[in-house]
Amino acid sequence: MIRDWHIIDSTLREGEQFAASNFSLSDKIEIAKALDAFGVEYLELTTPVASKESRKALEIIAGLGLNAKILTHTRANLEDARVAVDCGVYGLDILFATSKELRKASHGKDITEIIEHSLEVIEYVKSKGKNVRFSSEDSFRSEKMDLLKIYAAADSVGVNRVGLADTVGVATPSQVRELVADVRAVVHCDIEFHGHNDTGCAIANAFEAVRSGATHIDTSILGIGERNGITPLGGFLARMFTTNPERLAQKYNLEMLPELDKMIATMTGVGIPFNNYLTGKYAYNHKAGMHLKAIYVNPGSYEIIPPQAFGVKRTLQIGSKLTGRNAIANRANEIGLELSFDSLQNVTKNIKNLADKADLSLKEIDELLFRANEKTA
Ligand code: HCA
Ligand code: CU
Repeated sequence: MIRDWHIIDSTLREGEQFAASNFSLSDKIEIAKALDAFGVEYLELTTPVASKESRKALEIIAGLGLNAKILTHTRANLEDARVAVDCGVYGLDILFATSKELRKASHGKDITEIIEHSLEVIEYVKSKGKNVRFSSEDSFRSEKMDLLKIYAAADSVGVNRVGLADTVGVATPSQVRELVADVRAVVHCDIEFHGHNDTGCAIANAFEAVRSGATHIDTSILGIGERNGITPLGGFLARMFTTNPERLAQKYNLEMLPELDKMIATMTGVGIPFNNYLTGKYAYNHKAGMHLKAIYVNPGSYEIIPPQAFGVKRTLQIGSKLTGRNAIANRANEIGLELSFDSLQNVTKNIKNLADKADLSLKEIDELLFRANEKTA
């Protein structure tokens, strides 16, 4: 059973850590407004102590009166939390490294000290009437007993959410399922999942987290973030769509997805990857004769999600050597020609032969069809 879940979009925090990101203030405002119009429930922004510009962006975006709740991401220390609270945000996502690897490299504190510091910050943020999340960085390389102890302590002082972070993209879906279930058993609060994509599991892990009881999923547009990024908003929604399309279409303005992907692709200059979920140039391209034949009869035969649900269009590549008679007959029909079976068979053969060198354009196919029509007329 999947309970209600929410998106925390971190394009403006994790996404700022992407190599090719350098958003201006007006970019940030545009991103925030677009994500809000899309309907994500939360936006996570870079800590205001990162730079003067970061603070300004946070204050401005928190003051825009968006429906999306504005969160900022800070280290678990009081000075940072004080600044963040002063920026008018809805809440703070605080973070402490708990794995052996990161504890050594990052802060050198033991688990008792981590708990002490974190509770102090959680209690402070709560005393200011703000929403607060506590996350353990590198959760999947942390000792489980340590993690559960920390989460239970955070829960006992009224934290709103605890976050599991697959910081290095090492987790598998079954590990996510197990950890979410174990955390669920020791806390009453909400559970957030943040997953990196180093081994290609970010979407599957986020999906498994939701199925196991997580209530909040971190995403970014196109998945931008540190290294090769995190769970992409579009890919995650593609995954969720297949389980409950009606519910998803109610929650978000799905047809806006191409606009969001294009916006980030343009701002970062990296383009939309050719194999991107839903919005990649070829995500709805059908080529082989057998596929084309079935698509004409029922698009669902080779499309798990109707493209129009996410505002994208299908393309039929009928000029390749893999094309078939059905595809060519369909094109003849479209341009108002009625060719005999034999004639269609011949043009198709001809097209396939010619396309052995390079695909034919629609114009070239149409010319061959008109010629065949003249011959029979
Ligand atoms: C970071 C680490 C983080 C935090 C995730 C979280 C990660 O870049 O600061 O706060 O849940 O992947 O661990 O993005
Ligand atoms: Cu991250």
